[in-house]
Amino acid sequence: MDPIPALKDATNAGIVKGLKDISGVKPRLDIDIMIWDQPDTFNLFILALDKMQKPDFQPHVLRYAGISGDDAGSGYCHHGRSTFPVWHRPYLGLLEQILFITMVELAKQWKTTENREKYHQAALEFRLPYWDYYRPRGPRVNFPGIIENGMTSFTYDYSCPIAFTVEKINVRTAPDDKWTAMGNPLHHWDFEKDFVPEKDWVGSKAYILDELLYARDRTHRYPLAGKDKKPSPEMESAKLLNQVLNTLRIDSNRLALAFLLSEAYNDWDLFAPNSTPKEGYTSHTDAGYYMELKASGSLKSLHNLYHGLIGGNPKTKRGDNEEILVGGGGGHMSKVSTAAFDPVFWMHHGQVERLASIWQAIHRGEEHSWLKKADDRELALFPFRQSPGIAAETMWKADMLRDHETLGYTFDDI
Ligand SMILES: [Cu+2]
Repeated sequence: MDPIPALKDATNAGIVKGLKDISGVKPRLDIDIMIWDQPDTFNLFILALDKMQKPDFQPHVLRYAGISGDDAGSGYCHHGRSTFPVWHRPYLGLLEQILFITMVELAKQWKTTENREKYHQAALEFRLPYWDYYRPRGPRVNFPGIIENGMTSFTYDYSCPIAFTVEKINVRTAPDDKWTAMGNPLHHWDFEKDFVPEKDWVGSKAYILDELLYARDRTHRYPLAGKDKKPSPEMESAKLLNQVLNTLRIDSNRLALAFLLSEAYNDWDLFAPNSTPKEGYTSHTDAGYYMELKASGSLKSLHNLYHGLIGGNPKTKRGDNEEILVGGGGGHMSKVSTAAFDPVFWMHHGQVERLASIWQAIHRGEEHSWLKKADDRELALFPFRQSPGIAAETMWKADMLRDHETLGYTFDDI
């Protein structure tokens, strides 16, 4: 069977196959590199993401954006556990595969054969882009720091990639390949009306977001919600996020280099999670299994930092009559149950996956370079199916995805 219809059938059956059968192993690129090196692929990616955010798209984007968190607060995601990075492999793989199928369909809409072929080829190159936090995005920048007036500066700017911060984006559209300005689907996701019923917001673990009615209309990054519970102006939020990204970049980069290169992190079970198993517990279903030792400075910790930075860490102080938010906190990325609704979630997790894959490349063949416990290695990565059905046997297991290339992607710098 032609591999593209086969992939479509698999996707409709909820099966994660990855893109290896279609176009082999190809690199995921930093988003700015993708814009430069694969402009037609990026063009299709934007159109596909936009399409996915529409209410009539099937399967509804809610289904997979909601996988990592739910109203109980934790969803399926393996928060804090050694299997945390490997659980995200089929998660990102599923999104990558749905985007790919959408891109192939879109490519058929151009008028000339030449353009249809060009965009089809561009779709075959597609792998989900990532956001490398340590890639400079511009020249010298000022940001809050330690110099007299409370500011400092650095030779390069480590702001958010511009593709995430512009509200409008220009793309070439079918059928005539004309430049068209459209709302940027990487900037935020506009929820359809009543997309989350009132009862699901109230009492959900989205805590502060419960009270912030604006959070029900669209996603936000780093908003400073004041007493009136309205978000700060868009420009202000973007500026503050860029400042905090620059301020914390050196510490964060140091941490990433430490866990990639330091001997203290030569053990997957210390590098990957931000907690370690309690002595005597053998099954992940035992209560308290992961709660005894809190490993620090792990990949999971770094990952948490960026969720907090992008959404804004919730800090409150007592106002005249009530607690008010200061310093961000009203953004979707900082809440487990809503993080995946912000489109930047996928590029953030792309970077987390890149760091995990680089760590594995550095430690290949070493003694503790993978999950130690058989329970973890055999763990079914619900809800990601490898074959039809809903039983544990039909799910991907952690061991099957030890090598990221299994799903048809690698990184440009591995
Ligand atoms: Cu995450």
